[in-house]
This record gives sequence, C-alpha cells and structure tokens, in this order.
Amino acid sequence: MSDVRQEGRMDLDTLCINTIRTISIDAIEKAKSGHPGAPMGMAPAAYVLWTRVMKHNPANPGWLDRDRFVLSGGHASMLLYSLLYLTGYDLDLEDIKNFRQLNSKTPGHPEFGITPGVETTTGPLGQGFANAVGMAMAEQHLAARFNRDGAHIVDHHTYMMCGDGDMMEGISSEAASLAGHLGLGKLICMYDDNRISIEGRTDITFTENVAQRFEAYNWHVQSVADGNDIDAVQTALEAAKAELRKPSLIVLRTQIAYGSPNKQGSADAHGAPLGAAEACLTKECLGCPQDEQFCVPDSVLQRCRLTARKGAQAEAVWQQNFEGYRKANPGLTNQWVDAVSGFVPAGWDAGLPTYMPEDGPIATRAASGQVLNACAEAIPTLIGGSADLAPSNKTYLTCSGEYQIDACQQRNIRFGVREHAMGGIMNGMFLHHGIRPYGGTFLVFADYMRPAIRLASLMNLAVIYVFTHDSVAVGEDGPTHQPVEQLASLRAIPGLTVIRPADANETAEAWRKAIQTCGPVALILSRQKLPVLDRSIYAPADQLARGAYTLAPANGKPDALLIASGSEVYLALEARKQLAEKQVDVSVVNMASWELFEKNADSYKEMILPPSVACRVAIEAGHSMGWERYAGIDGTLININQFGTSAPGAQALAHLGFTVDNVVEKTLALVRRKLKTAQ
Ligand SMILES: Cc1ncc(C[n+]2csc(CCOP(=O)(O)OP(=O)(O)O)c2C)c(N)n1
Repeated sequence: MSDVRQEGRMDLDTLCINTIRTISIDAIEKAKSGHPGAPMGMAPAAYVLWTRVMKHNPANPGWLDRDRFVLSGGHASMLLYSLLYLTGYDLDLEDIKNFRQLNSKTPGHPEFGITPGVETTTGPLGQGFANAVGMAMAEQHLAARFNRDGAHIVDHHTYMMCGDGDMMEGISSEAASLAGHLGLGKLICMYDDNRISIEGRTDITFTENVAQRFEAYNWHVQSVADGNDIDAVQTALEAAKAELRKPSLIVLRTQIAYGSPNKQGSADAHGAPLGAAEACLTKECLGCPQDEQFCVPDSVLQRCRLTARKGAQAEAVWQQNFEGYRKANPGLTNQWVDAVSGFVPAGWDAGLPTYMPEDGPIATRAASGQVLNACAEAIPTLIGGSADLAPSNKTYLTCSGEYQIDACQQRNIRFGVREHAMGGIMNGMFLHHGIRPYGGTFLVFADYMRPAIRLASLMNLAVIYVFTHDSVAVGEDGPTHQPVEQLASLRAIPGLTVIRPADANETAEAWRKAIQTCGPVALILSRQKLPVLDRSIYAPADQLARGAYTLAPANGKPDALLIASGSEVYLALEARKQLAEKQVDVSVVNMASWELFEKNADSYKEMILPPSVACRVAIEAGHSMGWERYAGIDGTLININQFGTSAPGAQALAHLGFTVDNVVEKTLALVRRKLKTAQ
C-alpha cells in the first residue's frame, strides 16, 4: 500500500479526496452500517469527474442541460453524498451525519426525489447502468430533434460509475449491447475494477476480460492502471469525451478501502464499517487527524465549492444560448418547453379511435396499436418500442421511422430481445425529462423486467408498459408463454397501475388513463379477438377510468355479482343472459383495474360492490390471489392456479373452466348454497 504521507506534503487535491474518504468512513461508522470500501477506492476518480470534468450546477440540480451522473453501485451511496455536500448541493454536514437514519436526506441507497442531485434510485445492481443508457438515449434523441446549427440546447454527457457487481448482472450486458449498437458517444462509464465483491475476490467467479467484452459491444475502451492517478483519470475522461460515435468505458484499477492498513483490498471493507480502531488507523495513514470525525478543512470546501461557481457560469452561458435559440426558433422552443415539462398538448385525445360492435371483434392488442398511433400523432414525446415483439405487441408507430445511430430523431426503438434493459432504459429516459417512454412484450415476460418495473414504481415514473398475450388464451405456444401469476404479481407492486380493458373502446380509455397518470401503468391486452361491446346496451367505456364499474346491472337487487376483467368480461355478459333465462338476476361488474378502483370514495365502491350482495363470482384467467378481496370469503373464484397447457387458445380456456356453461353452473351453485344457508 502506498502511504500518502511518504509522498511529502499533502496537496489540496489529495486532501479533498481524503476528505471524501474520511467523511464516508465517519458516516458509515456513525450509522453502524454501510459500504465504505467503494467510496474510498473511487474517491479520486469521482473527485476528478465532479470537480474538473462534469458540467453541473449544484445550485440548480434541475438544469436541463446538466451532465447526468448515475452511481450504479448504489451501495457506495456515501461517495455520492460526500460529493453532493462538498460541491455545494443542498445537503449539509448534518445530513451526512444522519446517513441511513429515518427521514434523512441520505438514505442507505441513493433515492430519487429525496436527495437533491440524485438522478435515479440505485441499489439493485445493474439497474443504474441501464438507466444511464436510457438517459444517454434521451439526450441523443432530443439533441437530434431540437438542436439547430449553431444552437445546441441539448448537449450533455451521461456519466455512470459501476462496479464488478454491475458488470456481472445480465441487465448491464443487455444495456451495453444496445448502447454500443446505437453509438451513444456521450455515455461514459467508469468501471471500478477493484476485483472484490461480497464473497471475496472476483476471480472465484468472474474471470472474463470485461474490456474485451465491451470492445465487442462496440464501446471505446480505455484502462487506467492506477485509480489514484487523477491526471490519468482526467486524461481518460477527456479522451472519452472526444469519442463521439461510441460509448466509452474507462476501466479503473482501484483498491477497495484504499488507505485502510488492514482492510484495503479485502472484501471485509465492502459492506461493514471499518470499526473505530481501523477508522483511526486509516485516517492516520491518509495523513488526516485521527481523532476528528467529519473533519472538512476549509480549504477543501473552498476548492470543491469552486464547482458551484463554475457550474453557475456554465448554466448562465447555456441560458444565454437558449435565449438566442428561442428568438431564432420560437415554434421549436415551445415544443421543447412542452417536451421537458411533460406537457401533453390540449385536445391530444381528440383523434382516439372509437369502435362499433358491427366493426367486428378485435383483439385489445390490435386496438392498442391503433390507439397508441393516434396518441403518438398528438404527443411527440411518446417514444418507445418492444423487446423484439412489435408485430405482436402492435407497438410500432407509423408516424415515425426507426431510431438508429444516424436517425435518432425517430421514435421507434428496437430494444432487441432485452426486456430487462428495456425496463431500465425506459426509467432512464423518463428521468432525463423530455420523453414519455413506452415498451412492450408478452405479459409472461414481464417477469424478465420486473426489477425495473419495481423501480419505476418506487420512483413513480410515468412509463407505460404494453403487455399483450395476457392469458392462457395465447394458446398453442403453451404454458411457457401463457401468463398465470403475472397479473397478481404486478398488482402486488405498490404504485403500479394495472389496467386490463375488456374491449377496443376500453382499450382507448385505458390509454387515455395511462397518458394522464403520473406514475407507471401496465396495460394488459389480449392476443385473441374480443367483441366490441354494444354501449347502447351496456354502460359507457369511459367508466373504465373508475377502475371498476357496473357494465350490466341486474333488474332488481342482484342475486349475484359477476366480477370480471379483460377478456372474461364478455364471458360474464353471456353467462348473465343464460342466468336470466333461469330467473337468476345478476349484475356484471367490469373490474379493469384494482388500483384505480381503490382510489374511489367508499360510497362509490359500495355502489359497485354492494355489501348486501354476498353472492359474488370473480372471473379472471389468471391466478386467484387477491380476488377474495372483491369476491368475499364466501365468493366463488374462477381463476387459474396452475400452469396452462399447449392447445389452441379456446380449448386451453375451456379446459381450465373458462366457458359460459361453467360460469353459469358455478353461479347457480353459489346462489343455491346461499339460499339454503339463508333458510
Ligand atoms: C441485484 C443485486 N444483487 C445483489 C445485491 C447485493 N450486493 C450489494 S453490493 C454487492 C457486491 C458488489 O460488488 P462490487 O460491485 O464489486 O462492489 P464493491 O465490492 O467494489 O463495493 C452485492 C452482491 C444487490 N445490491 N443487487
């Protein structure tokens, strides 16, 4: 270990770097938990990036043309908090001292919306990597759309730091592959190659040549042999910036817990405080006062706060440039303001299609494609694609072309067969501002992107998922492709709105609701054709916005409620007709979205599901988990609690009990049972 004291007088850069290290050590020590190793190893590179290279204004973390910074290895959060505090963001030393405490601005892992300057929530390894790719794609797209000769209002980089764990996760490979294909020249990744993770040295499991892997992905790759050599780091960063046609990877050879005499280079320093004695030894070794905690010399603060001055100047220059742009391009400026403020043009939904029963049956995925295209005509920020299933998901926009390296103003993204990266990239695009992303795949493969959906929900990002092929009615592809538990598992994610429309008109309403929702929405759509419900007989489709509504009321007090969603609504309506012939009078409740329904006042909920009607049958071609809430303890559940089967869709459905006859039979049995108990 090189001992900085032996190098003579400590220069100010080194003192700043060591301060990042020591306040990270102290905060983790005080919290009695945290991850000191990575902040100590990456402090020099982070310091160079934040104070010499990155364009950012600590006084205005929302400046639209700032460089973005993503700490993909979110466990190293103290590195980020130290940088935010030292460079002058709205975070003080007290916040650092409150690391990991209830309601602090310095939570265990960086959380978007809690700490000024934190661009995204990271912690599940690899997600930040994909977020950064999404941010860089957003920049690339918006630059192509809005920049004009001599006036570049969108011109910033996305920097990301990641570690071995991020590099091991599949999502980073998916995202890196797409980033290389798209030639994201303004994406720069600094890889903390410290060769240590939780279980020890990475060579117990991770021995590939990461640099070569990224070269194969079409990245520009550099190595810095000593992560403490700040001039070398800066040179590499400048070279990375000069490469405009490829994303850049800088492999930084570092030492985890640099400066700790007994823990440097050891996995012990990854995820536990150094311990009081080792903290003192480390400070001594770094040439810092041993007995002082949270020591921040004035000279350090002054030096780091120069960043704030430089940042304010940079923003002022941009603002001046923007004023010129505004004068020269007033129309475009309005579009830009709309885009970055997430503004949806008035009357955007005037062109949404409506459907008549005589148009014939249409799959809700097909209707979704038409509605999406109508939305896209009116909302230029609506951009997205599918994980190689556009022809099935109907996600292609006919009003635009294909987004490729030399056509990045186009709006159809080919995500490739990379569902997980698609989810993380959508999050990054939305976080960037200026884009309303959507992404499609089969419902069954929502599992492949679930971690990203969870984070979209945690951050409350208004992304839209188009999940088609929504039940065993998928048919011949069999149980591998037939979702069963996915609806229940998506509904379990707090903050995610799941909408399963029953016909084409409800699909239009579902899109309308999705566009209006300030959070993630999953649209659940059928592969098979469904009749267009006759709204002159049934309640209007716009009632879908309430989540659940009475589609077909009973004539008097209902003998039973049939509560269904999506493709099973039609089944319930047919069953209602047959039950009427048997003098059983039922209401059909269309339960398109639990989350939207739960937002209603109790009075509305009780009107739709009257407590006095205990005979309830819930019908959905998915797992029953949770349906008891609406069917009641005595209700009948017609669901699927097993995997599907390989057969034509209608046969698979019938095999699993999704026939009008079965619904009628089960309803009759329930009504009779209730009558008996009442006697
Ligand atoms: C998806 C996911 N799996 C597991 C973890 C738990 N975890 C946190 S850090 C870490 C090891 C990361 O190693 P590395 O990136 O080398 O970080 P360093 O040891 O350098 O701090 C693991 C497995 C996680 N945060 N996310």
